Amino acid sequence: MDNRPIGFLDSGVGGLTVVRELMRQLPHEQVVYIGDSARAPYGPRPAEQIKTYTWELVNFLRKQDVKMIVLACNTATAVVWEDIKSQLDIPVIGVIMPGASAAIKATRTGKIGIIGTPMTVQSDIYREKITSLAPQSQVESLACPAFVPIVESNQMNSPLAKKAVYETLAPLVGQVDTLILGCTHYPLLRPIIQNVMGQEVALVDSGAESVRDISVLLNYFGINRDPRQPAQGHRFYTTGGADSFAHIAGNWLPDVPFTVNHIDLVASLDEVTV
Ligand code: I24
Ligand code: DGL
Repeated sequence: MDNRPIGFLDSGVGGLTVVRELMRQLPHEQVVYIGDSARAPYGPRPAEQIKTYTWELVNFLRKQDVKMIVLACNTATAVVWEDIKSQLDIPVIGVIMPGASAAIKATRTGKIGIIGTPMTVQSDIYREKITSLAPQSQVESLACPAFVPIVESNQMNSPLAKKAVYETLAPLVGQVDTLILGCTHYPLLRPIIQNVMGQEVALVDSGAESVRDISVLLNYFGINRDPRQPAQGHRFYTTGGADSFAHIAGNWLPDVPFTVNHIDLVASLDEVTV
């Protein structure tokens, strides 16, 4: 047993789609989350910047004494997961391997699509991981830069969203039997994406798949939280405004106790010895 919290990081609020899954699949675990809303989105940024920012988030979480770190952001995972994993002595989970292996399980034709931010697609990491496990697969990847702004402006159910999804995904329709939602925000567009791709196409939510892997690792290392311990509130930190973060989290997460605090990352890191 290990009653310490699990640390989550994301470029902003999108990682809450992974946290919601955690609360559903592993409700006795405690969450400490850091979202870099002040510098979001990461998707259009250069790799070096994403690397620096993500390491700052990792170092913040280490200071919170977490038992495991989850990179709840596809873009950050694409750029620095291997690096972080190799340098920490606690388990570090990214959202890409779990999505890649779920897609390999789901596909019947071997034709797999992957959609994500410009950086995730440019990194080509999903293709690399998929073909390393299943070399005969054909991977079609597509950047969807319009999707994050649509969700963040609360227009995921609008005619504009339908039009953008229809137009953006056109090159993939009929080409794949499985599509990986390789971005935290895309589960919010899932019904539209399913409609455009066709009901027979399997959609893989990489965040939800990652929580299955978290569960396996907690069991393997024997570090589940003792369910008889009194529940601790979840703690959320944001480099942006605490009120707007709390508003989205309150709407999105199940009705569980949590706190939200603004954090100045650079100031807080002065105290860390890495
Ligand atoms: N969804 C996301 N980001 C936002 C948003 C949203 N505004 C409305 N909705 N804003 O991401 C990003 C910029 N903010 C962040 C907070 O600090 C200030 C700046 C997707 C979130 C996925 C959990 C739509 C919305 C909502 C509630 C729940 C879910 C949701 F308002 F998509
Ligand atoms: N969280 C990011 C991802 O999953 C999407 C938002 C961003 O670009 O920062 O790729």
